[in-house]
Amino acid sequence: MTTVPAPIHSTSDPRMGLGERLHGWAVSVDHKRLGIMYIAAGLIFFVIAGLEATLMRLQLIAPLNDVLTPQGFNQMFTMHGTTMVFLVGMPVLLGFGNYLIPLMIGARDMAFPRLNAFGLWLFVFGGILLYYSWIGGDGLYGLGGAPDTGWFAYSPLTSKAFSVGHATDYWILGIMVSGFGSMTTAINFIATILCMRCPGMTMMRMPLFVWLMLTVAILVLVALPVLTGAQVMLLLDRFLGAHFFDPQQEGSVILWQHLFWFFGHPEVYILVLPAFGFISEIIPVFSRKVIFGYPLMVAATVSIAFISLGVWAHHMFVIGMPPWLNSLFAASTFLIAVPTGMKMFNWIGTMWGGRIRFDTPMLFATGFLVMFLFGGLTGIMLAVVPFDWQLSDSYFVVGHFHYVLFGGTILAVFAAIFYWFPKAFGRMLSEPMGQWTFWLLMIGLTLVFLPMHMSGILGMPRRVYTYQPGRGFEIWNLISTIGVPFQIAAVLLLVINVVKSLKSGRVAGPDPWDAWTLEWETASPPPSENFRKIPTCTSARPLWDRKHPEDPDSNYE
Ligand code: HEM
Ligand SMILES: [Cu+2]
Repeated sequence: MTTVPAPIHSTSDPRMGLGERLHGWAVSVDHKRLGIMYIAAGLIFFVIAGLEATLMRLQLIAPLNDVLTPQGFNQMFTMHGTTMVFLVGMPVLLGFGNYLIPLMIGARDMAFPRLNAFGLWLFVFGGILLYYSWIGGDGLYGLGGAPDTGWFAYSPLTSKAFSVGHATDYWILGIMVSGFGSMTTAINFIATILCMRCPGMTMMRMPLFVWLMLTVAILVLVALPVLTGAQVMLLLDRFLGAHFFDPQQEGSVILWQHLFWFFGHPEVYILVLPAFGFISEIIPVFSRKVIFGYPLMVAATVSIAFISLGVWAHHMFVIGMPPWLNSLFAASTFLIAVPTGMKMFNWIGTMWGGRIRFDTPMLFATGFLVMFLFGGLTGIMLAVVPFDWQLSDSYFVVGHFHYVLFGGTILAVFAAIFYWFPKAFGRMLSEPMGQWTFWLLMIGLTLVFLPMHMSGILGMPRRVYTYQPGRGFEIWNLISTIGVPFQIAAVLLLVINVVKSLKSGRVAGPDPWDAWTLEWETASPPPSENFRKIPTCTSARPLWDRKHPEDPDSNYE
């Protein structure tokens, strides 16, 4: 008698009503479903934050424009930045970690599945709380208002005197709640990776993505509680008459900056290390070569994380620190470029002499290399203290971090979507549409963010709602705004691609890319227990060994 395989997603049974299916998702503790929900929620917030950015670009298309009020503009950049960091970057990357880690290490689920579901819903409620500020921000005073103090919420702007109403309280609480979610997820990642690897998978055989997520989880646990602590202090200031950040009562506004950036700089690495992970999985498979220098990649990852804890005050060169402190933080910042450069070198070394296939995931990975290199270089320029004195808080900085965050993290996320979508949904995304998405996005990114370096050098400060004509800013701002429709078109095309492929995409099979890590061994989509039989691991490329017993991976170590 043949056994009928268990249904893959029992709640996707067509006979089920919509309510029943939604209920199935809402109560799920399956890491794959939680991962997909994390990513989906993050992408919805991506669209919202993108709309906020579009409004800002429309306002800045010409001098003395009045699409937004000054106050509205402040709310837009605050909500845009906060959303992109906490409600897009974090959940999408943690979502990929959730989906992939157990599959990659040959486990049936995360170590703590219920905690995992708890983390997801904390994040969702935190996000809703932040956005509820549009309605509840000013309570009975008016029509409500979002926070307007910037994503780093510098004091004394956040004190009661300057932030009347409750918008700032929604910012504090929304981020705090979703932050607790991220911390639980980090604990889960660490426990899963340390305790649940399949037989044979030693630490040095783990896929690099898993190494990077382990490092990210540790960074989350070290950095995020500092932000939470600072936010508690701010709440005490606002509600119980404490004076931590109140300079008129011997409090210190600089203290907030130190606490914020002690979290804030590691945070940017939390947002980029998973992207390094995607790239480190994709480049070898599409170059048909084993990753160049695996142990060095691990060492570079750990040292980046370590050094990133000691560079925070490069965001504070303009507050008037003593010269020796400026020098110290400049030096540590230069230092971090060394392991980062090693990674660049190893990715290129992997491509070197390979049989490269430019399918969409690889296109995005290559785009990542180019854009991230550019963003990293402007970062090093900003770490030169006198250079930063000129350009801090100018559009140059805005250009820098969009190259690393959009050109880096988001391009890598797109690469990951195209690479792992067939695994999660069993169908391929359309290649031609994917290539269009890539080129539209590259054109859009360059048009929007490259000119910002110019307007910044010419002296345009960031976070201004308008500018005077005749200072040379017009042309660069015009070009920037012209790039926006390209990005919108790219995102729309991806949405159409996903919807079409879910219905009628080519069936993928378990291993459409001829890859080597364990997630490609099981069915697409994987059954709820992931693997019918727990796999074993013989090297860093277990599937390679099974496909090529005559030429085992150990030949390449
Ligand atoms: C070689 C690596 C990097 C170096 C040397 C570097 C250096 C710097 C410096 C010195 C600043 C402060 C500029 C100022 O405010 O005056 C800055 C800002 C920033 N960087 Fe980087 N950076 C690097 C990589 C990254 C990465 C990988 C990310 C994120 C994925 C990132 C995200 C940001 C953000 C978000 C800001 C602006 C924060 C703000 O003021 O709102 N950077 N960077
Ligand atoms: Cu930094």
